[in-house]
Amino acid sequence: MTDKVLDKDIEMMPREELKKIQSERLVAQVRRSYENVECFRNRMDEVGLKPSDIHGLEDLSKLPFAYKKDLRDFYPYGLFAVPMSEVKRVHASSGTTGKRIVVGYTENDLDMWANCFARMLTAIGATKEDIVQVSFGYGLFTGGFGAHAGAEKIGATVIPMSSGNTSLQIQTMIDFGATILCCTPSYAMYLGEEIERLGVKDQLKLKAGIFGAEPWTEEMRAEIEAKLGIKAYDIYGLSEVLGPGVSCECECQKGMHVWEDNFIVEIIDPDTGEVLPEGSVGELVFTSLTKEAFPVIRYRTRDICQLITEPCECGRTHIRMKKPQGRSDDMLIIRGVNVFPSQIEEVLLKIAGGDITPNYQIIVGRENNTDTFEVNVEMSEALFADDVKSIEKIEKTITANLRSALGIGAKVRLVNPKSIERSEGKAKRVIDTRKLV
Ligand code: DLL
Repeated sequence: MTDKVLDKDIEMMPREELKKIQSERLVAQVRRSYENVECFRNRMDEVGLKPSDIHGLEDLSKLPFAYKKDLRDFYPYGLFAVPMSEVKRVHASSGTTGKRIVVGYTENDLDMWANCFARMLTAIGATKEDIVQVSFGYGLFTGGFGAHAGAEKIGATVIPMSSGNTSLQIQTMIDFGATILCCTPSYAMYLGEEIERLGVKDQLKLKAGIFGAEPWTEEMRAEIEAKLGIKAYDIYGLSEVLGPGVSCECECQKGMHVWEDNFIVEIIDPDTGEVLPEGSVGELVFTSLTKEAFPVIRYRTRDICQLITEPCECGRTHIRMKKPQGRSDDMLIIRGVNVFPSQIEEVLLKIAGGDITPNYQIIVGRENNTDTFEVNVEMSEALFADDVKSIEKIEKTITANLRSALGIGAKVRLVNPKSIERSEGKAKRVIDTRKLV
């Protein structure tokens, strides 16, 4: 497997050496941020810390956290650590309260980013012979440009499709001979459905897909792999820390390697902020070690996750993270019970027999001071053509399975095929009208 490593000296570096590099870079990054970013300087001053108090990784937990709110408060460029003349690109993503968050990259940042994505492409066996169809959105979203630069870095041919126009996507994939597809898992699923409907799977040359930007389950991975006839790999990232490529699966597909020469990852208790012991489930916190334009120190992602510290069979030494289980802030609390949309998805995908499709929507509301909880699921064309009794039977099965998985009852409704709005980017799975009241 060792030929499938882009930066062998770094990706397979002994952990002690890696930690030494992290320590040195942390000290330098804290100093640079203190000198150039007012918000960080004020926070350090508030707790009586100076850059000279930070000697290495052992001092990490003394540093104050950074939050998504900071990006809004210092909108648009207030957290940049270099003059705008050094910023080569900005990206932005939607904030939870309307105002976008803006991030910036220097020339070196763009190169490091491309490299992170290129490491993944190499790890899954991609070479310059590959033709990479980038169907993540291009624009302020980091997906399109991130994948594009990574593919160019390894010398592959890029098809910069962006998202949308599904029939043209499929035609292009076939005509241009795409071998690797990059998009959100929900869009991959939709493309797979359309490919099935058109009966053109055997015309595809695809062998792998790189999917991320939203949570997806192992069951969904299996469906995508079957529909497209590929191996499906997971990639994680967030605009505030980099974009796609903060962590990536290797060909072992047992967790995503966090590129620790560029990032420090911690798992903390989301309520107390306390760093949790190895192997605990908690909130991911990232520190960027090499980013110049927009460095983040102890950034609270709100993603709930678990790290894997055992060595990976691929030989890479960089720590792995499991699939994020959800977000501490989009976790639904329904009638006092914590519910992650991914749990519901898992139940639905386990309904065998092709009676339902993986398209669903969770609708949470409130009536007479009690939470209402509905799950609309699209049935397959075959079930749609069947009698009412069969439909009711499946509804009952899903209701029972959801109750046993979540501990609360949901009103399950099987809706007509293709009636739930399709997404070309991240799927809108949850409608929570309680927040609007
Ligand atoms: O979604 C960056 C990205 C683009 C990652 C393309 C992968 C592929 P944001 O729009 O800022 O950035 O959203 C970041 O999306 O905090 C997670 O909650 C979620 N997320 C991203 N990747 C995954 C993944 C991009 N593989 C937020 N699994 C993050 C689960 C993911 N959730």
